[in-house]
Amino acid sequence: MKLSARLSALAGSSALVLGALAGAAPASAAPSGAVAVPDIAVANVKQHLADLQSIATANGGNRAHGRAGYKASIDFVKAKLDAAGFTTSLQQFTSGGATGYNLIADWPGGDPNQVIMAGSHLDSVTSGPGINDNGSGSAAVLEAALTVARTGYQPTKHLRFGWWGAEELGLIGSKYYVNNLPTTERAKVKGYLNFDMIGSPNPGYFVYDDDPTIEQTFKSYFAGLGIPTEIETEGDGRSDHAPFKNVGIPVGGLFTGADYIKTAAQAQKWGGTSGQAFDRCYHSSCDTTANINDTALDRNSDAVAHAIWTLSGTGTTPPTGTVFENTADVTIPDSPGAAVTSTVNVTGITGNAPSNLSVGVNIVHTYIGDLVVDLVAPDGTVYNLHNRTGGSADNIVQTYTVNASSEVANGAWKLRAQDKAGADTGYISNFKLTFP
Ligand code: DTR
Ligand code: ZN
Ligand code: ZN
Repeated sequence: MKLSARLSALAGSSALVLGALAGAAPASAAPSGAVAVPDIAVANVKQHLADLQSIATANGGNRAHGRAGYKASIDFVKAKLDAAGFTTSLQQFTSGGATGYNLIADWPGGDPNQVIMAGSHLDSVTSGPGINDNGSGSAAVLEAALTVARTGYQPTKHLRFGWWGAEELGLIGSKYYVNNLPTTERAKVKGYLNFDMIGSPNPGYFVYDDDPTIEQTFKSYFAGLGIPTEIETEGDGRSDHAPFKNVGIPVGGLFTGADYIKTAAQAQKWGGTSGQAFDRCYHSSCDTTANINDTALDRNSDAVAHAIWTLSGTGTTPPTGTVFENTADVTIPDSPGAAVTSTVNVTGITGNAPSNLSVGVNIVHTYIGDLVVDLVAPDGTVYNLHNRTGGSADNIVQTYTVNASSEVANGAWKLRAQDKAGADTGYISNFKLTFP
Protein backbone atom coordinates (compact mmCIF):
# COMPACT_ATOMS: atom_id res chain seq x y z
CA MET A 1 0.00 0.00 0.00
CA LYS A 2 1.38 3.44 -0.98
CA LEU A 3 2.56 5.59 1.91
CA SER A 4 -0.09 8.25 1.21
CA ALA A 5 -2.81 5.58 1.12
CA ARG A 6 -1.48 4.06 4.36
CA LEU A 7 -1.42 7.43 6.10
CA SER A 8 -4.99 8.14 4.98
CA ALA A 9 -5.92 4.61 6.06
CA LEU A 10 -4.24 5.23 9.38
CA ALA A 11 -5.87 8.61 9.80
CA GLY A 12 -9.18 7.22 8.64
CA SER A 13 -8.90 4.16 10.83
CA SER A 14 -7.67 6.01 13.89
CA ALA A 15 -10.43 8.59 13.52
CA LEU A 16 -12.97 5.81 13.05
CA VAL A 17 -11.55 3.69 15.86
CA LEU A 18 -11.37 6.67 18.17
CA GLY A 19 -14.96 7.42 17.19
CA ALA A 20 -15.78 3.87 18.08
CA LEU A 21 -13.85 4.20 21.34
CA ALA A 22 -15.79 7.30 22.29
CA GLY A 23 -18.91 5.16 22.10
CA ALA A 24 -22.42 6.49 22.05
CA ALA A 25 -23.18 9.69 23.90
CA PRO A 26 -24.20 9.09 27.53
CA ALA A 27 -27.77 7.91 27.53
CA SER A 28 -30.53 7.63 30.06
CA ALA A 29 -31.90 4.18 30.79
CA ALA A 30 -32.13 2.30 27.51
CA PRO A 31 -35.66 1.74 26.29
CA SER A 32 -36.84 -1.57 27.65
CA GLY A 33 -35.83 -4.35 25.32
CA ALA A 34 -33.22 -2.19 23.62
CA VAL A 35 -30.45 -4.46 24.84
CA ALA A 36 -30.24 -8.22 24.87
CA VAL A 37 -29.97 -9.26 28.52
CA PRO A 38 -28.33 -12.64 29.08
CA ASP A 39 -29.91 -15.22 31.36
CA ILE A 40 -28.19 -15.64 34.72
CA ALA A 41 -27.54 -19.34 35.26
CA VAL A 42 -29.20 -20.07 38.61
CA ALA A 43 -27.05 -23.21 38.86
CA ASN A 44 -24.01 -20.93 38.99
CA VAL A 45 -25.64 -18.77 41.66
CA LYS A 46 -26.41 -21.88 43.71
CA GLN A 47 -22.82 -23.04 43.33
CA HIS A 48 -21.65 -19.74 44.81
CA LEU A 49 -24.07 -20.34 47.71
CA ALA A 50 -22.70 -23.85 48.21
CA ASP A 51 -19.19 -22.37 48.31
CA LEU A 52 -20.25 -19.76 50.87
CA GLN A 53 -21.88 -22.53 52.93
CA SER A 54 -18.61 -24.48 52.85
CA ILE A 55 -16.73 -21.38 53.97
CA ALA A 56 -19.10 -20.91 56.93
CA THR A 57 -18.87 -24.60 57.86
CA ALA A 58 -15.07 -24.42 57.80
CA ASN A 59 -15.03 -21.27 59.93
CA GLY A 60 -17.17 -21.80 62.99
CA GLY A 61 -20.52 -21.86 61.23
CA ASN A 62 -20.79 -18.22 60.22
CA ARG A 63 -19.47 -15.47 57.93
CA ALA A 64 -19.90 -12.60 60.39
CA HIS A 65 -17.96 -9.35 60.59
CA GLY A 66 -14.61 -9.79 62.30
CA ARG A 67 -14.69 -13.58 61.99
CA ALA A 68 -12.54 -15.76 59.74
CA GLY A 69 -15.59 -16.75 57.70
CA TYR A 70 -16.15 -13.20 56.50
CA LYS A 71 -12.58 -12.64 55.32
CA ALA A 72 -12.67 -16.04 53.57
CA SER A 73 -15.93 -15.00 51.89
CA ILE A 74 -14.53 -11.73 50.61
CA ASP A 75 -11.35 -13.43 49.36
CA PHE A 76 -13.50 -16.01 47.55
CA VAL A 77 -15.51 -13.35 45.71
CA LYS A 78 -12.45 -11.21 44.93
CA ALA A 79 -10.54 -14.12 43.39
CA LYS A 80 -13.34 -14.85 40.94
CA LEU A 81 -13.59 -11.22 39.89
CA ASP A 82 -9.83 -10.82 39.48
CA ALA A 83 -9.74 -13.89 37.26
CA ALA A 84 -12.56 -12.43 35.15
CA GLY A 85 -10.73 -9.16 34.43
CA PHE A 86 -12.34 -6.80 36.93
CA THR A 87 -10.34 -4.06 38.64
CA THR A 88 -10.89 -4.87 42.32
CA SER A 89 -9.98 -3.21 45.60
CA LEU A 90 -10.48 -4.12 49.26
CA GLN A 91 -11.50 -1.23 51.48
CA GLN A 92 -10.70 -1.77 55.16
CA PHE A 93 -12.54 -0.27 58.12
CA THR A 94 -12.82 -0.97 61.83
CA SER A 95 -16.00 -1.74 63.73
CA GLY A 96 -16.36 -3.14 67.23
CA GLY A 97 -12.60 -3.46 67.46
CA ALA A 98 -12.47 -5.77 64.44
CA THR A 99 -11.28 -5.13 60.89
CA GLY A 100 -14.00 -5.11 58.25
CA TYR A 101 -13.73 -5.22 54.48
CA ASN A 102 -15.68 -3.87 51.52
CA LEU A 103 -14.91 -5.27 48.06
CA ILE A 104 -15.28 -2.90 45.11
CA ALA A 105 -15.04 -4.23 41.55
CA ASP A 106 -15.00 -2.02 38.44
CA TRP A 107 -15.61 -3.39 34.95
CA PRO A 108 -13.13 -1.50 32.69
CA GLY A 109 -14.78 0.78 30.12
CA GLY A 110 -17.96 2.79 29.90
CA ASP A 111 -18.45 6.46 30.66
CA PRO A 112 -16.59 7.12 33.94
CA ASN A 113 -18.93 10.03 34.61
CA GLN A 114 -21.97 7.77 34.58
CA VAL A 115 -21.63 4.86 36.98
CA ILE A 116 -24.26 2.20 37.59
CA MET A 117 -23.52 0.27 40.79
CA ALA A 118 -24.96 -2.97 42.12
CA GLY A 119 -24.25 -4.21 45.62
CA SER A 120 -25.08 -6.53 48.47
CA HIS A 121 -23.80 -7.21 51.95
CA LEU A 122 -21.62 -10.29 52.26
CA ASP A 123 -21.58 -10.63 56.04
CA SER A 124 -23.87 -12.92 58.02
CA VAL A 125 -24.98 -12.76 61.62
CA THR A 126 -22.91 -14.76 64.11
CA SER A 127 -25.66 -17.33 64.63
CA GLY A 128 -25.50 -18.89 61.19
CA PRO A 129 -24.04 -19.09 57.67
CA GLY A 130 -26.35 -16.39 56.25
CA ILE A 131 -27.10 -18.11 52.95
CA ASN A 132 -30.32 -16.23 52.25
CA ASP A 133 -29.22 -13.25 54.32
CA ASN A 134 -27.22 -12.38 52.41
CA GLY A 135 -25.49 -15.04 50.40
CA SER A 136 -28.43 -14.85 47.99
CA GLY A 137 -27.88 -11.20 47.09
CA SER A 138 -24.08 -11.55 47.06
CA ALA A 139 -24.14 -14.63 44.83
CA ALA A 140 -26.59 -13.09 42.37
CA VAL A 141 -24.55 -9.89 42.07
CA LEU A 142 -21.36 -11.96 41.67
CA GLU A 143 -22.87 -14.09 38.90
CA ALA A 144 -24.23 -11.00 37.14
CA ALA A 145 -20.74 -9.47 37.22
CA LEU A 146 -19.16 -12.69 35.91
CA THR A 147 -21.76 -12.76 33.13
CA VAL A 148 -20.77 -9.21 32.12
CA ALA A 149 -17.21 -10.47 31.72
CA ARG A 150 -18.16 -13.77 30.10
CA THR A 151 -20.24 -12.04 27.41
CA GLY A 152 -17.74 -9.19 26.95
CA TYR A 153 -20.50 -6.66 27.55
CA GLN A 154 -19.33 -3.10 26.90
CA PRO A 155 -22.01 -0.81 28.39
CA THR A 156 -22.36 2.88 27.61
CA LYS A 157 -22.12 3.63 31.32
CA HIS A 158 -19.45 2.35 33.69
CA LEU A 159 -20.32 -0.68 35.82
CA ARG A 160 -19.22 -1.00 39.44
CA PHE A 161 -20.07 -3.75 41.93
CA GLY A 162 -19.81 -3.74 45.74
CA TRP A 163 -19.88 -6.34 48.50
CA TRP A 164 -20.33 -4.75 51.93
CA GLY A 165 -19.03 -5.74 55.35
CA ALA A 166 -20.75 -5.39 58.72
CA GLU A 167 -24.23 -4.64 57.40
CA GLU A 168 -25.69 -6.62 60.26
CA LEU A 169 -24.01 -4.28 62.73
CA GLY A 170 -25.79 -1.27 61.21
CA LEU A 171 -24.82 -0.77 57.55
CA ILE A 172 -21.26 -0.10 58.70
CA GLY A 173 -19.43 -1.06 55.51
CA SER A 174 -21.70 0.71 53.05
CA LYS A 175 -21.78 3.80 55.26
CA TYR A 176 -17.96 3.77 55.32
CA TYR A 177 -17.80 3.49 51.51
CA VAL A 178 -20.24 6.35 50.89
CA ASN A 179 -18.74 8.57 53.59
CA ASN A 180 -15.30 8.14 52.03
CA LEU A 181 -16.48 8.61 48.44
CA PRO A 182 -15.54 12.18 47.38
CA THR A 183 -18.49 14.38 46.49
CA THR A 184 -17.29 14.53 42.88
CA GLU A 185 -17.30 10.73 42.73
CA ARG A 186 -20.73 10.46 44.37
CA ALA A 187 -22.15 12.70 41.64
CA LYS A 188 -21.01 10.22 39.02
CA VAL A 189 -23.05 7.37 40.53
CA LYS A 190 -26.33 7.53 38.61
CA GLY A 191 -27.89 4.57 40.39
CA TYR A 192 -27.21 2.10 43.19
CA LEU A 193 -29.05 -1.24 43.12
CA ASN A 194 -29.25 -3.19 46.40
CA PHE A 195 -29.95 -6.89 46.80
CA ASP A 196 -30.42 -8.14 50.36
CA MET A 197 -32.36 -11.42 50.79
CA ILE A 198 -33.64 -12.39 47.34
CA GLY A 199 -34.12 -16.14 47.77
CA SER A 200 -36.40 -16.45 50.81
CA PRO A 201 -37.99 -19.92 51.22
CA ASN A 202 -41.55 -18.54 51.44
CA PRO A 203 -40.93 -15.70 49.05
CA GLY A 204 -42.64 -12.44 48.33
CA TYR A 205 -41.62 -10.22 45.42
CA PHE A 206 -40.92 -6.77 46.80
CA VAL A 207 -39.50 -3.82 44.88
CA TYR A 208 -37.98 -0.82 46.66
CA ASP A 209 -40.09 2.29 46.21
CA ASP A 210 -37.27 4.78 45.82
CA ASP A 211 -36.03 6.02 42.44
CA PRO A 212 -38.96 5.75 40.01
CA THR A 213 -36.85 4.78 36.98
CA ILE A 214 -35.16 1.96 38.88
CA GLU A 215 -38.44 0.88 40.46
CA GLN A 216 -40.14 0.76 37.07
CA THR A 217 -37.24 -1.18 35.57
CA PHE A 218 -37.78 -3.94 38.13
CA LYS A 219 -41.57 -3.80 37.93
CA SER A 220 -41.49 -4.08 34.13
CA TYR A 221 -39.29 -7.15 34.40
CA PHE A 222 -41.64 -8.97 36.76
CA ALA A 223 -44.70 -7.81 34.80
CA GLY A 224 -43.13 -9.50 31.77
CA LEU A 225 -43.13 -12.73 33.78
CA GLY A 226 -46.71 -12.16 34.93
CA ILE A 227 -45.56 -11.88 38.54
CA PRO A 228 -47.20 -9.21 40.69
CA THR A 229 -44.90 -7.21 42.95
CA GLU A 230 -45.42 -5.16 46.09
CA ILE A 231 -43.65 -2.05 47.22
CA GLU A 232 -41.04 -2.67 49.90
CA THR A 233 -42.31 -0.22 52.49
CA GLU A 234 -40.39 -1.09 55.63
CA GLY A 235 -37.04 -1.22 53.82
CA ASP A 236 -36.09 2.39 54.31
CA GLY A 237 -32.92 2.39 56.35
CA ARG A 238 -33.00 -1.38 56.62
CA SER A 239 -30.21 -2.18 54.18
CA ASP A 240 -27.19 -0.85 52.31
CA HIS A 241 -29.09 1.34 49.88
CA ALA A 242 -29.76 3.75 52.77
CA PRO A 243 -26.31 5.46 52.87
CA PHE A 244 -26.47 6.00 49.09
CA LYS A 245 -30.01 7.39 49.30
CA ASN A 246 -28.99 9.70 52.13
CA VAL A 247 -26.49 11.49 49.87
CA GLY A 248 -28.94 11.82 47.00
CA ILE A 249 -27.90 8.87 44.84
CA PRO A 250 -30.88 7.22 43.09
CA VAL A 251 -31.44 3.78 44.64
CA GLY A 252 -33.56 0.70 44.12
CA GLY A 253 -33.55 -2.96 44.86
CA LEU A 254 -35.34 -6.23 45.44
CA PHE A 255 -36.35 -8.22 48.54
CA THR A 256 -38.16 -11.53 49.12
CA GLY A 257 -38.93 -10.98 52.80
CA ALA A 258 -37.52 -11.74 56.23
CA ASP A 259 -39.34 -12.41 59.51
CA TYR A 260 -42.63 -10.73 58.65
CA ILE A 261 -45.62 -13.06 58.07
CA LYS A 262 -47.03 -13.75 54.59
CA THR A 263 -50.71 -12.86 54.45
CA ALA A 264 -53.45 -14.93 52.84
CA ALA A 265 -53.71 -12.37 50.04
CA GLN A 266 -49.98 -12.59 49.41
CA ALA A 267 -50.10 -16.38 49.39
CA GLN A 268 -52.93 -16.16 46.90
CA LYS A 269 -50.80 -14.16 44.41
CA TRP A 270 -47.38 -15.60 45.09
CA GLY A 271 -48.04 -19.08 46.36
CA GLY A 272 -46.29 -20.35 49.46
CA THR A 273 -47.68 -20.51 52.98
CA SER A 274 -49.83 -17.82 54.55
CA GLY A 275 -49.46 -17.21 58.25
CA GLN A 276 -45.76 -18.17 58.01
CA ALA A 277 -42.71 -15.89 57.83
CA PHE A 278 -41.18 -15.22 54.43
CA ASP A 279 -37.96 -16.60 55.95
CA ARG A 280 -38.41 -18.65 59.15
CA CYS A 281 -34.63 -18.97 59.43
CA TYR A 282 -33.96 -15.24 59.38
CA HIS A 283 -30.84 -14.59 61.48
CA SER A 284 -30.83 -18.21 62.60
CA SER A 285 -28.50 -21.18 62.32
CA CYS A 286 -30.89 -22.77 59.82
CA ASP A 287 -30.20 -20.08 57.21
CA THR A 288 -28.31 -22.65 55.15
CA THR A 289 -28.37 -23.69 51.50
CA ALA A 290 -31.61 -25.55 52.35
CA ASN A 291 -33.17 -22.18 53.18
CA ILE A 292 -33.46 -21.01 49.57
CA ASN A 293 -36.40 -21.00 47.15
CA ASP A 294 -34.76 -21.73 43.80
CA THR A 295 -37.53 -20.14 41.74
CA ALA A 296 -37.30 -16.88 43.65
CA LEU A 297 -33.50 -16.94 43.43
CA ASP A 298 -33.66 -17.58 39.69
CA ARG A 299 -36.23 -14.88 38.98
CA ASN A 300 -34.43 -12.29 41.11
CA SER A 301 -31.00 -13.12 39.68
CA ASP A 302 -32.39 -12.50 36.19
CA ALA A 303 -34.00 -9.29 37.46
CA VAL A 304 -30.57 -8.17 38.72
CA ALA A 305 -29.17 -8.65 35.22
CA HIS A 306 -32.17 -7.01 33.59
CA ALA A 307 -31.67 -3.87 35.67
CA ILE A 308 -27.89 -3.74 35.18
CA TRP A 309 -28.06 -4.14 31.40
CA THR A 310 -31.07 -1.86 30.99
CA LEU A 311 -29.79 0.97 33.18
CA SER A 312 -26.20 0.86 31.88
CA GLY A 313 -27.20 1.98 28.41
CA THR A 314 -27.40 0.33 25.03
CA GLY A 315 -23.83 -0.96 25.16
CA THR A 316 -22.50 -3.65 22.87
CA THR A 317 -21.92 -7.35 23.18
CA PRO A 318 -19.36 -8.77 20.78
CA PRO A 319 -20.96 -10.30 17.68
CA THR A 320 -21.07 -14.02 17.23
CA GLY A 321 -19.05 -15.17 14.26
CA THR A 322 -15.75 -16.83 13.38
CA VAL A 323 -13.22 -16.30 16.14
CA PHE A 324 -9.42 -16.34 15.86
CA GLU A 325 -7.69 -16.03 19.22
CA ASN A 326 -4.23 -16.03 20.75
CA THR A 327 -4.22 -16.53 24.50
CA ALA A 328 -0.45 -16.77 24.95
CA ASP A 329 0.96 -14.17 27.34
CA VAL A 330 3.45 -11.82 25.69
CA THR A 331 5.54 -9.70 28.06
CA ILE A 332 5.68 -6.00 27.19
CA PRO A 333 9.19 -4.76 28.08
CA ASP A 334 9.28 -1.55 30.05
CA SER A 335 10.27 1.60 28.17
CA PRO A 336 12.45 2.06 26.20
CA GLY A 337 11.82 -1.52 25.12
CA ALA A 338 10.77 -2.63 21.66
CA ALA A 339 7.17 -3.19 20.63
CA VAL A 340 5.92 -6.76 20.98
CA THR A 341 3.16 -8.58 19.09
CA SER A 342 0.60 -11.31 19.51
CA THR A 343 -0.41 -12.92 16.20
CA VAL A 344 -3.52 -14.66 14.94
CA ASN A 345 -3.45 -16.40 11.56
CA VAL A 346 -6.81 -15.93 9.85
CA THR A 347 -7.78 -18.59 7.33
CA GLY A 348 -10.92 -19.64 5.53
CA ILE A 349 -12.51 -16.20 5.39
CA THR A 350 -13.53 -15.23 1.84
CA GLY A 351 -12.66 -11.79 0.51
CA ASN A 352 -12.00 -8.75 2.65
CA ALA A 353 -12.41 -8.23 6.36
CA PRO A 354 -15.65 -6.55 7.52
CA SER A 355 -16.27 -2.91 8.35
CA ASN A 356 -17.15 -4.04 11.88
CA LEU A 357 -14.24 -6.32 12.71
CA SER A 358 -14.41 -7.08 16.43
CA VAL A 359 -10.98 -6.80 18.08
CA GLY A 360 -10.87 -8.18 21.62
CA VAL A 361 -7.91 -6.94 23.65
CA ASN A 362 -6.90 -8.05 27.14
CA ILE A 363 -3.69 -6.41 28.34
CA VAL A 364 -2.70 -6.71 31.98
CA HIS A 365 -0.60 -3.63 32.72
CA THR A 366 -0.44 -1.00 35.40
CA TYR A 367 -0.72 2.63 34.29
CA ILE A 368 -2.16 2.12 30.80
CA GLY A 369 -1.24 5.72 29.94
CA ASP A 370 2.20 4.28 29.11
CA LEU A 371 0.87 2.15 26.27
CA VAL A 372 0.43 2.43 22.53
CA VAL A 373 -1.61 -0.45 21.13
CA ASP A 374 -2.20 -1.10 17.43
CA LEU A 375 -3.88 -3.65 15.23
CA VAL A 376 -1.58 -4.49 12.30
CA ALA A 377 -3.24 -6.03 9.23
CA PRO A 378 -1.51 -8.77 7.18
CA ASP A 379 -0.31 -6.16 4.66
CA GLY A 380 1.18 -3.99 7.42
CA THR A 381 -1.59 -1.39 7.63
CA VAL A 382 -1.74 -0.02 11.17
CA TYR A 383 -4.98 0.68 13.01
CA ASN A 384 -4.33 2.48 16.30
CA LEU A 385 -6.51 1.23 19.14
CA HIS A 386 -5.03 2.93 22.20
CA ASN A 387 -2.63 5.87 22.24
CA ARG A 388 -1.42 6.58 25.77
CA THR A 389 -4.82 7.48 27.22
CA GLY A 390 -6.18 6.19 30.53
CA GLY A 391 -3.47 7.56 32.79
CA SER A 392 -2.95 5.56 35.97
CA ALA A 393 -5.80 3.12 35.30
CA ASP A 394 -4.81 -0.54 35.13
CA ASN A 395 -5.49 -3.06 32.36
CA ILE A 396 -7.02 -2.72 28.95
CA VAL A 397 -9.96 -5.10 28.68
CA GLN A 398 -11.84 -3.76 25.69
CA THR A 399 -13.56 -4.84 22.51
CA TYR A 400 -12.84 -2.45 19.65
CA THR A 401 -14.72 -2.23 16.38
CA VAL A 402 -12.45 -1.58 13.41
CA ASN A 403 -13.37 -0.86 9.80
CA ALA A 404 -10.99 -3.28 8.13
CA SER A 405 -12.98 -3.54 4.90
CA SER A 406 -9.97 -2.49 2.81
CA GLU A 407 -7.95 -5.46 4.09
CA VAL A 408 -7.85 -8.98 2.74
CA ALA A 409 -9.20 -11.10 5.60
CA ASN A 410 -6.85 -14.09 5.47
CA GLY A 411 -3.31 -13.71 6.76
CA ALA A 412 -1.34 -12.91 9.89
CA TRP A 413 -2.99 -10.20 11.97
CA LYS A 414 -0.98 -8.77 14.85
CA LEU A 415 -1.82 -6.96 18.07
CA ARG A 416 1.15 -4.72 18.75
CA ALA A 417 1.90 -3.10 22.11
CA GLN A 418 4.70 -0.83 23.21
CA ASP A 419 5.45 0.73 26.58
CA LYS A 420 6.45 4.36 26.08
CA ALA A 421 7.10 5.38 29.68
CA GLY A 422 9.07 3.79 32.50
CA ALA A 423 8.20 2.11 35.83
CA ASP A 424 5.08 0.13 34.93
CA THR A 425 5.03 -3.27 33.27
CA GLY A 426 2.63 -5.91 32.03
CA TYR A 427 1.78 -8.29 29.23
CA ILE A 428 -0.60 -9.07 26.40
CA SER A 429 -2.93 -11.70 27.84
CA ASN A 430 -5.41 -12.24 25.04
CA PHE A 431 -5.95 -11.11 21.42
CA LYS A 432 -9.17 -12.10 19.67
CA LEU A 433 -10.57 -11.30 16.22
CA THR A 434 -14.24 -12.02 15.51
CA PHE A 435 -15.44 -12.04 11.90
CA PRO A 436 -19.25 -11.56 12.13
N1 DTR B 1 -31.80 -5.63 57.34
C1 DTR B 1 -31.67 -6.79 56.48
C2 DTR B 1 -32.96 -7.54 56.24
C3 DTR B 1 -34.10 -6.66 55.92
C4 DTR B 1 -35.17 -6.44 56.73
N2 DTR B 1 -36.05 -5.61 56.06
C5 DTR B 1 -35.59 -5.31 54.87
C6 DTR B 1 -36.06 -4.50 53.85
C7 DTR B 1 -35.29 -4.35 52.70
C8 DTR B 1 -34.04 -5.00 52.60
C9 DTR B 1 -33.54 -5.81 53.63
C10 DTR B 1 -34.32 -5.95 54.76
C11 DTR B 1 -30.70 -7.76 57.11
O1 DTR B 1 -31.02 -8.33 58.14
O2 DTR B 1 -29.63 -7.96 56.51
ZN1 ZN C 1 -29.63 -9.75 58.32
ZN1 ZN D 1 -29.28 -8.81 54.91
